[in-house]
Amino acid sequence: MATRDTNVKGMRTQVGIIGAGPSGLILAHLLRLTGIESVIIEARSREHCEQRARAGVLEHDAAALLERIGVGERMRREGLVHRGIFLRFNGRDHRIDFTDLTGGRSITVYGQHEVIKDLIAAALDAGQQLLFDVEDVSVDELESRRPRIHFRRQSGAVTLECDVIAGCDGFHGVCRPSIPNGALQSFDKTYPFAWLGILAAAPPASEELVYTRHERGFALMSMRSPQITRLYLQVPPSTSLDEWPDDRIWTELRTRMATNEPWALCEGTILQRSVTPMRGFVVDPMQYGRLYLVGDAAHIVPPTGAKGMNLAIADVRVLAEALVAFYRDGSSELLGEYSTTCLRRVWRVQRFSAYMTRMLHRASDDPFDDRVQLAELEYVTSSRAAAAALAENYVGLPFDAR
Ligand code: FAS
Ligand code: PHB
Repeated sequence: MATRDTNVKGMRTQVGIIGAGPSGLILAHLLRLTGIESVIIEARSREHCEQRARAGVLEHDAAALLERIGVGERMRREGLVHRGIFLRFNGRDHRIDFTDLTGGRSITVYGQHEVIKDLIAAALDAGQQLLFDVEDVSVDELESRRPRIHFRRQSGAVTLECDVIAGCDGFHGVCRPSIPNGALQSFDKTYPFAWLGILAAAPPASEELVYTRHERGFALMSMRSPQITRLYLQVPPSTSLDEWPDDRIWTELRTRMATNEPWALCEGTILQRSVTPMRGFVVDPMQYGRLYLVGDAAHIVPPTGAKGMNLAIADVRVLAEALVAFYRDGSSELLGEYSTTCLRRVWRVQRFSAYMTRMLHRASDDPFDDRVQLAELEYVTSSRAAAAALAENYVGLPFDAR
């Protein structure tokens, strides 16, 4: 393909995908199944992508999708199917029974980095063009019928000409900022706290997730396997990991998660630790010309509802279906509706994530707020209707919910 600069290697594909996170890898997989060619370019190494501990919960339909498209075998073998969660407050546990309240739907606890490993293995087995460690990525010609991705590899500069570009490059990627000012409206809410997350070599002290509301702040016990516990603490937004040596982390977790019943947190070596800011963010529309923003490139949810990765998967389904119609039927109608279709679910998930965050975190010293928060928890753990509303959102609204 002719390029402006004879030193630049020219490539051509149907769908250029920037980012090898859940969004990019699942999109490429769905396109491969329908014979649509794509190239994935990723800034980090394969090892980094496969080791990055992030989300841990797959919604009912998200787990079913991974299984349906042929990357769910290890998830089904090693993942943990959970049929409920515990809400812990005033030293007592209250179980939300998903299966009873949603007619049998559940979640699967399976680390995002495990999903990434399975997707990368499937991509490479299928001969997917998946380029790691690329640099200096930029996009242009977004309003033309031949949008382009420019990047650099060890072999030199490359220009990839596409029909469509999928911006799967996360919140800090290059795609959203490449859209001209004024073309997008952004909605942004920053919470006055963050999550300190750890991965510990310790058996989970409960069989299901425990979300804890405590006067000192929120705590969450999740897991990755019968040997690995994932734990989170609400901390001030400017927290540095240096302020939190191991013994302070464990002491705070024990304090916040203490119950009136016999229960003790299992402690162990901390394998990974990070601080994640809490925010809600959405751009509207999620597309510009032939560029489509997917997952965290378009929205961020506070992780209290365990929705980030699941929402990315929901976007991917919509875009993949629209691209199949574009290539099979020559129809751009679904592509034109991509953003509207995705944003219906995005805002419902923002609502639920904000609800879970408001109900469980300490956001003020106002005793009135405290009492309202406790009333919310007492209501959702005593009213079947309220518990069913939480359950249907937590396990995931059906992908085609209107
Ligand atoms: P991702 O951010 O996963 O992937 C984007 C990819 O694009 C990355 O691999 C990145 O390296 C690459 N990229 C970026 N810029 C690029 C460029 N210029 N060129 C090429 N590649 C580029 N969600 C939950 O549900 N529960 C959680 O507990 C949770 N914890 C999280 C902790 C952290 C620290 C973060 C950042 C997010 C967390 N999330 C959590 C949300 C997370 O799971 C996201 O929702 C999910 O990764 C979204 O997937 P993607 O849209 O693929 O974006
Ligand atoms: C996790 O296991 O990492 C996890 C679980 C539930 C959440 C957030 C993160 O709400």
